[in-house]
Amino acid sequence: MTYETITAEKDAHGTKGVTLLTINRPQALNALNSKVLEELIEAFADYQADESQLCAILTGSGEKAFAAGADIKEMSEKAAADFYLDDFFSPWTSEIVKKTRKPWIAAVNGFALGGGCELAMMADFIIASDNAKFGQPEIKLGVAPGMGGSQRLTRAIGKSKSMEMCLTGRMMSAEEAERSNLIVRVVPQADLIADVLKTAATIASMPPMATIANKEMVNSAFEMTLDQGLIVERRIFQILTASEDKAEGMAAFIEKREGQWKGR
Ligand code: CO8
Repeated sequence: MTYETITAEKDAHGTKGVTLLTINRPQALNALNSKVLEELIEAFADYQADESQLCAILTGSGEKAFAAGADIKEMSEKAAADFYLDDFFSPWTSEIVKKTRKPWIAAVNGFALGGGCELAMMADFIIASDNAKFGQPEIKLGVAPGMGGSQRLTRAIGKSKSMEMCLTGRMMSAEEAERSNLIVRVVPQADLIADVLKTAATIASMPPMATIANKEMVNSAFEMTLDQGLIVERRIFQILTASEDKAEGMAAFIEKREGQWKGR
């Protein structure tokens, strides 16, 4: 499929099962406008539907930005009624986060500000380059996070730091983001995509149904009480024991060979 504001590459850089999505508006520091949203929804739906693709990566084009936020120029022309009646920002969660049951990784290659930081936090995890900068600077525009920043940042790094970030609008370095548990690790900019592709390839080599199950379980920890989450975990585990891949995975271990996955 071809797009105007993003690119999508399946089996990216020869890595079987890995889709690389790139936001491609470098002249606007990959700011997220309605077209980007529309195309990302389509690209994520295509990734979800394609059984040959088992892990996705989302990054930004150029060396400067993952995404410097929602598109301020587009938003400046909208009235409160437009934001409210269109439920502006809602599809990022309802269409991308909720409908993408397969894993995806944010490879943050520069500024991840406002909606850009919020988009990175929608991923299953974040790996960042050493020049990456994270922040929720919306307060400087007279507004506040609108795509999940106040919730996901607070869950990720705790109240004190999240509150300070939102109230001052300051940026956090990649090193501080790693220390604060916002990201998995920091990688030199030149190595970022190769590094993330390697992790994505490992995920893509796992039994696909177990991958979706693991993602669903970990996400439950953010949505439920401990008791409810433990029940979800137990039930999903029990369902997996009926899968062909469970029989194959255990037989492969005992026979000291690699498993051949059916995804069922
Ligand atoms: N939206 C639209 N265009 C942008 C954005 C953006 N978020 N960020 C950068 N650009 C554009 C600039 O306007 C500029 O375009 P042009 O060359 O046509 O003037 C181009 O990208 C390059 O940017 P700069 O010249 O500013 O580059 P610098 O290296 O000097 O600065 C910064 C980089 C620090 C990242 C700077 O661009 C910046 O501060 N950007 C905005 C960051 C920001 O505030 N993000 C949050 C956006 S708001 C949001 O995501 C949540 C919703 C808030 C609602 C707001 C309602 C009005």
